[in-house]
Amino acid sequence: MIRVSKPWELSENQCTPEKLYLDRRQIIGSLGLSCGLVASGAIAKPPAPDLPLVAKTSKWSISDPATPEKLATSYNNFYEFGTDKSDPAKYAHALITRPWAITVEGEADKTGTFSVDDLIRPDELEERIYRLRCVEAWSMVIPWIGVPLRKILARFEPNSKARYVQFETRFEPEQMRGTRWPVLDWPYVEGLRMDEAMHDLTLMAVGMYGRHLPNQNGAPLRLIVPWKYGFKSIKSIVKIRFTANEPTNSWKKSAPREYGFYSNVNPKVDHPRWSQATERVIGGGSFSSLFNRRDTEMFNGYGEAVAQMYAGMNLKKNF
Ligand SMILES: Nc1nc2c(c(=O)[nH]1)N[C@H]1C(S)=C(S)[C@@H](COP(=O)(O)O)O[C@H]1N2
Ligand SMILES: [Mo]
Repeated sequence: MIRVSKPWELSENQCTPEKLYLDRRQIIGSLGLSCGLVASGAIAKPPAPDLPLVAKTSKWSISDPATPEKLATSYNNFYEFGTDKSDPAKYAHALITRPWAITVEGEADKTGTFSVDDLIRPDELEERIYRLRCVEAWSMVIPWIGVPLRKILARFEPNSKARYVQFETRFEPEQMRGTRWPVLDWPYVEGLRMDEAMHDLTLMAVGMYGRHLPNQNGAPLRLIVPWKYGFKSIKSIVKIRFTANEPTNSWKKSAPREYGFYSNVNPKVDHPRWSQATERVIGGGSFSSLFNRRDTEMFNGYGEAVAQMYAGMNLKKNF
């Protein structure tokens, strides 16, 4: 069942209809969101989930060959569906991704609950070929499609106390079988400092390989923070919270000695259990791991664009 959701179609278990209606009425004018409650022809309709996504390739794209799509959609980390790399492709189809509500709260002037199709404006979509470098020392090159996060966040008008943003993944045990076990402290949460969230490299992805995201890759919307380890790129987001203090994140909570808040790709700071100096390129070679290893780059290759955000910081301590 594929259809474009309207805000008034959000089901009761996702949000309180009255509250949603009121929140929307308060913010529609100021945010300029397209919505059935106001007559607006000014904003293009969001792309239907069954249609191909069209977007211009961004200057941030790398020129490395893309990982075969089949691998990128069958070798995944998405613990809400199980801890095995093959679990998400097997079980994530159970997640219902339309309609989909995102709640925005905390230190911002425009908060409330929104439909994903109102937050993602088709004219803002870009294709960005990014390498996703997992902390488990493997990487993939994926043509993502999404909107720079800064464009989305700016519309909520974060106030002067907003120094961080926290993101939260959907927690729905009925649809996410992996959450029936306390592998992580559900829901999965992640966070960024405000300057990281507003950096032009940070992408809110809704698609890959010219199509909408498959569920196992984080449908309907997930973060991509290409200079940080893959676990910062939180999937299937339902909450965005602006905070004054550094928010917690799931992997740090589960093993604070192994995972920190910053999690910048750094070949010189090893994980307590494995080296970060090199990485295995998924789909990058046929014979042995000798042929598909590459040296891990500082900030995953984006040092020029992001290093100044960490000037003077001890990256061994703030790992
Ligand atoms: N909600 C949620 N987001 C998540 C994860 C997860 O388990 N749950 N895994 C992270 C990890 S460890 C990685 S490496 C990437 C993997 O993204 P991909 O499957 O699209 O390659 O997603 C990240 N986002
Ligand atoms: Mo990861």
